[in-house]
Amino acid sequence: MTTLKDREKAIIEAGYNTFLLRSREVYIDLLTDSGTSAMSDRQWAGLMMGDEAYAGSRNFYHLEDVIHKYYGYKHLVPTHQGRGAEHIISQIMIKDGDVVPGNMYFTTTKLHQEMAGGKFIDIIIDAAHDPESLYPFKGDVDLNKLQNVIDTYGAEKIPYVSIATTVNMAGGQPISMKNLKEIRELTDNYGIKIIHDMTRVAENAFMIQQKEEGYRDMSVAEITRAICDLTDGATMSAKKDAMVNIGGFLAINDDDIFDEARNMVVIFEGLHTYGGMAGRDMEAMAIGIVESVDDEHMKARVGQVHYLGNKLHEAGVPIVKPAGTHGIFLDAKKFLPHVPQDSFPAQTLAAELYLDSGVRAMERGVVSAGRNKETGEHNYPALELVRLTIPRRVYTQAHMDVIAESVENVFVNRDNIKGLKMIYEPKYLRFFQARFEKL
Ligand code: P71
Repeated sequence: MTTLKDREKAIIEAGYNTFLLRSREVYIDLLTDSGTSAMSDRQWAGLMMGDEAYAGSRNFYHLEDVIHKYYGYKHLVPTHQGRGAEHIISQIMIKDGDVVPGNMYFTTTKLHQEMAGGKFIDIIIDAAHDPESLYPFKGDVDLNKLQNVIDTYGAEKIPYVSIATTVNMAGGQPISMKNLKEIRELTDNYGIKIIHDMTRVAENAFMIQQKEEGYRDMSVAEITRAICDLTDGATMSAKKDAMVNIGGFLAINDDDIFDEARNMVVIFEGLHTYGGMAGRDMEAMAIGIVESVDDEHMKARVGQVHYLGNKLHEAGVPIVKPAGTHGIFLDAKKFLPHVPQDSFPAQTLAAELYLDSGVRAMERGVVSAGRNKETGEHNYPALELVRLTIPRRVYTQAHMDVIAESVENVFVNRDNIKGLKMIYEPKYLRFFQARFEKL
């Protein structure tokens, strides 16, 4: 624990950016659920079974078997984490002048698509941009928007449709099976592929089981597999669902794309049977994947997130509704209506929450959205959010109570909070290293 005086010093040194705090300055760390979950006894035992042969590690073949069984994809290319896979698939599939439609952008995914010469086009339903909409599948694609992109640019300009399960930037919102089937039908008509960002696919499957008609009797594992079967390939950050500290992969059904990806991975990540991971990392991942699709685990994991969401909702704190799966997202526009978006309300709120209690959250608003590639202006996203992200198997209900109390405390004192000014801005993914001063 820290004192207010410690925290005031720390946040100034961090330039009001929670990414720049040291973890020892943090009491409850809700920056991310990425690589921060607790590994199980079995995963730790798996670490001891690491086969650190340079080539052909037995852990790679175990991982490959698990991915075939639970996700169904034909080929596996291991990478050090999700963005390594995004880099490879973007470079192989996207050409200059292409467009990539997707269910809302993710920071690293979009940047890799742009760096490969593509333009990302958001085709998510309008409800996803509205924190108050109670529609249960705010990760759904608006099929008219997709049709429109196909009509405007032509199918040959669309290397693939980028589909995330769940949609992080919308608040961890799931996509429905019905919608995914419709996207498959439409893309099949034009021979367009679907590349699946499956970073939180098991959480999405759980929401389908709970909320979509006809899936109550299917297991999370079965629904997960059914989702993957509707797509042509996937990028995975195993640091989320699969509960490892580091790791990821690209999975693909097409033989030719696999051939290219396997060739490229040796340039950027490592040999095609480890891709930047140690053998032990691959073993822990293989075990984590199996644990991630366990129904009871998912019930506890998402249940804890919803416990926090209900508390904040009952206290009248503006949050994205309905609650998603990996965290609760505060609606900073409603929380701090007197702070204009170019004074970074979400960045401000994350700093204030840290000052109040040492809880570290993450900005997901105008800072994360970066600048327009052509005009150089800030992108002003409809959603200006602070994410309280819950690592898996780490915190207790009592921690959730402390978090809720602190958010409520900041909410009561919200009128006294002023915005920030950016004093240092990196060129790429600026939210990681940008620095601010109090206005
Ligand atoms: C999260 C992260 C980690 C992160 C990434 C960028 C900015 C801030 C924090 C990573 C994801 C993700 C989705 C849907 C791909 C990645 C990249 N999320 N897709 O939420 O959520 O994976 O971090 O393993 O490279 O805190 P990677």
